[in-house]
Amino acid sequence: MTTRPILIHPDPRLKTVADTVREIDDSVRRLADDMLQTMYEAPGIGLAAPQVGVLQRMLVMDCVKEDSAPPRPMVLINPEIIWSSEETNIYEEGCLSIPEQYADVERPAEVKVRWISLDGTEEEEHFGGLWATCVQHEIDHLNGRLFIDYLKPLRRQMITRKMQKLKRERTRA
Ligand code: GNR
Ligand code: NI
Repeated sequence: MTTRPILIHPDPRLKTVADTVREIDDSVRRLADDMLQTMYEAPGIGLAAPQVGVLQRMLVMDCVKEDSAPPRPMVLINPEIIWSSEETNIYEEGCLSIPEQYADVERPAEVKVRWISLDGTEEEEHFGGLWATCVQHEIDHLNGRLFIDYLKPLRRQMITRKMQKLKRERTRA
């Protein structure tokens, strides 16, 4: 298992609609392992394949908050939201591709999601709370959408400029 570098916004790959995973082969299994390790090491509660430069519809997440509770690493391939609640929630979101920037985002409070697991079986689960927010944030990544796309243009532009500066500084260092 290895970690992979996380792309920082702005990057055209973070704005691209990712492709459906056609076959679960060794490269997909290796990617899942690497994404989980990259997410835990960051640390983050979710990670989508485009964030590591792979334009495939796959995400990992683990939103277990209590340190005492066992971890719950999840791998979702070709996930689809099949139901969203009318009720919404506001969470302060962050993104590993937009480091140290946080903003309130309103989303459906609960969602039902269908996906293919690593062993190729179809699964379905109802998510609420932080899990619901996270899975929607990750599926947005698969559709080339970032949480800052929900913000007012001026705020979004300010964050984008900060990230451009951060990237310039990183490439000089
Ligand atoms: O680690 C993460 N935390 C987070 C907090 C609130 C809402 C969404 C997230 S996802 C984020 C990791 C990430 O960027 N996933 O794409
Ligand atoms: Ni993100």
